[in-house]
Amino acid sequence: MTCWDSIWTNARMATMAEVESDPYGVVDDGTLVVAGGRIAWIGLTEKFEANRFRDTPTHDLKGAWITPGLIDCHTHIVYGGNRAAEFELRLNGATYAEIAHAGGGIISTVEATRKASHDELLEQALPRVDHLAREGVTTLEIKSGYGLNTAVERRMLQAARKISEYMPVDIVTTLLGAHALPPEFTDNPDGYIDLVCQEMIPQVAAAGEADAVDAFCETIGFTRDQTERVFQAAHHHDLSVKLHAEQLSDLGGAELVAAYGGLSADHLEYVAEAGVRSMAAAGTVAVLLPGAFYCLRETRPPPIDLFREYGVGMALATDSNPGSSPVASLLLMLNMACTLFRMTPAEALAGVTREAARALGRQDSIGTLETDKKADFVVWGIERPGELAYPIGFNPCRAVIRNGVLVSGQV
Ligand code: DI6
Ligand code: FE
Repeated sequence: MTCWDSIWTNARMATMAEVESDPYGVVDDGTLVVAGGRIAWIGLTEKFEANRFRDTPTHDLKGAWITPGLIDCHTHIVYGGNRAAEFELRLNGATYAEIAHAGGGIISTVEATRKASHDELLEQALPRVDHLAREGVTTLEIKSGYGLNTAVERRMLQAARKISEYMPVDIVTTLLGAHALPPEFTDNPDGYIDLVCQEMIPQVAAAGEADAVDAFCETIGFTRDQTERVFQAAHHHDLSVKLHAEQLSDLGGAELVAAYGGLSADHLEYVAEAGVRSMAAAGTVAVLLPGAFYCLRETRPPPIDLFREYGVGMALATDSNPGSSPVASLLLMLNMACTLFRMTPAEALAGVTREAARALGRQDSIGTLETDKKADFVVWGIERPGELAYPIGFNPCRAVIRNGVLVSGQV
């Protein structure tokens, strides 16, 4: 006889399943049955055959809205130190270049990260992750990229993976060795790319420490050719790829990552139509990062209309990092995506559920409330799902259920 774990009934469900008629995939008055941490049955309460599930513990959600657990699919949330002093210096007139010359900027985070032990990196990341988790995030992608040598990149990935032992979140890790040029390689960027391809990627792949490989393809990062070498090494080691592309200029990164069947191209403020077309053909998701757009006071939003026209999926993430996006609220990103990029509230919610799952290649197990997916869901104190994108600084998260088990709040 099948064993059911629990029943969750009397819920208003924004399943986010892809259906023509309704962007939220709403099941008004729904019931959901959990078995083995997965959704064994979901549908209208009136179609629910209570007899089949007799003696299963039942939770009455009393008409509250639920959504899939939120997914933050692009963060740099593990790092040492912080850049608050630099923020203040800039507002007192110092330029980015002056700060960089004085040892500030991204390289100051690299120095602080190199000095931090595995446990220190973990301890510093946990409160940040806690903020995300309190807003209903149940899956979180974390990139390396502040070690810029093999030992510290691996330490970052190990600390990132460890977070799931302390917090009720699933962690997906990404090796971002090609994030910036470390000071040891100032005059030899190709030599650094050799290190990434010949040492970092093979070691990380052999140890199973990363789920994917990313790079920063930009005038202040790495060229298209250097990025392509990183992708070749990643594929050689059976790792999928994604890319920081077209954030500040158009280097053709979106086309490149699409040509390598990439999971996502991220930022994309400067992507041209050809890049969008190749992303559509490859099924590469556009990951939009309004926190970085806001903090850098960018003025050119990503081409939302082109993504819509070509049917490119749009995900949303915090880009949580100490420089360009010191953000620990995914709900705030929903609001900013609507206010700054003119996405609809339904697109924004899909961006942190269904589309974020696709950006991580996890669409078979998370991102929507459908049979056989993980029973990760959030109970909200809202009156309609679009409301999640509306307020700023309010947290309507009432409870989080992960693998069918209540991990925070009350129902
Ligand atoms: N793009 C960004 O906006 C961040 N990294 C990247 O590739 C910046 C990271 C930092 O300033 O620490
Ligand atoms: Fe980033």
